[in-house]
Amino acid sequence: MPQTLLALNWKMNKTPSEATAWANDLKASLQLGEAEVAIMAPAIDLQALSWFLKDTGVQIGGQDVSQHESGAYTGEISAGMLKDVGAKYAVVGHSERREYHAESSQIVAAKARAALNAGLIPIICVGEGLEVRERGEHVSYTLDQLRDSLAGITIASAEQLVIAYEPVWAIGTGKTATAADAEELAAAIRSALSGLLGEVGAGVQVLYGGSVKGGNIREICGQPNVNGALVGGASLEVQGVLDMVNAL
Ligand code: G2H
Repeated sequence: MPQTLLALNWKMNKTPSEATAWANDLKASLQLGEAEVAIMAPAIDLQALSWFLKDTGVQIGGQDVSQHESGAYTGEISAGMLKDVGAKYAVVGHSERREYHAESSQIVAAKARAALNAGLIPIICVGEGLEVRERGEHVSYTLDQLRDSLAGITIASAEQLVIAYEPVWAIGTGKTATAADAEELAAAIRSALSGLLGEVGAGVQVLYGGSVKGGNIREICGQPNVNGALVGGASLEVQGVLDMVNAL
């Protein structure tokens, strides 16, 4: 079984000064347990986090990454830049990027490949919206998205891969999918990964994301096919993170 991963997604929150204060508070009170903790911070915060969290075991990552290696792509952050600042992970294909930045699964796959090529672990997000869920098509929709988002990823590189199932209707809404909902999709994702990538696919870490917090993380991450969580709102306060780490 892979180690449980608690991936914190700050989204567009915290200035570098706020991130520094947060990191120092966390450092003063966190006792890492079984789970790995990784902060997906705004790119501008990563240098400070890298410095203030060094030697703590807490990892850092980007919330997005360019599909291009370098060049005339104003505003973009490359995988090599993230790697150089000390990042271990990069989230790709978060539903907010898919929706607000028109990122297709083809673009998501190119970003995941760019991350892998630079030695980062991509956390590839997939998940259905409310209408799809109400039509009962959430499994097939999510698995189609998964296959398209993995285009061009080889079995050899898939060892360094994380998938996050995030039903869009449960993101930041306070509506949490039940542990059974999370397990249904995590199991379907694992079985699809095993079909696509064999034994390596079956061993890929599958996270659940969507209104996870201290009060529900244990039950969700206790499901057989759920290996951790991608957490937004509950990661902004240090106490929220401590509650989750202690609950795991
Ligand atoms: C889903 C999640 C983090 P929240 O977007 O990726 O956010 O925990 O606020 O629902």
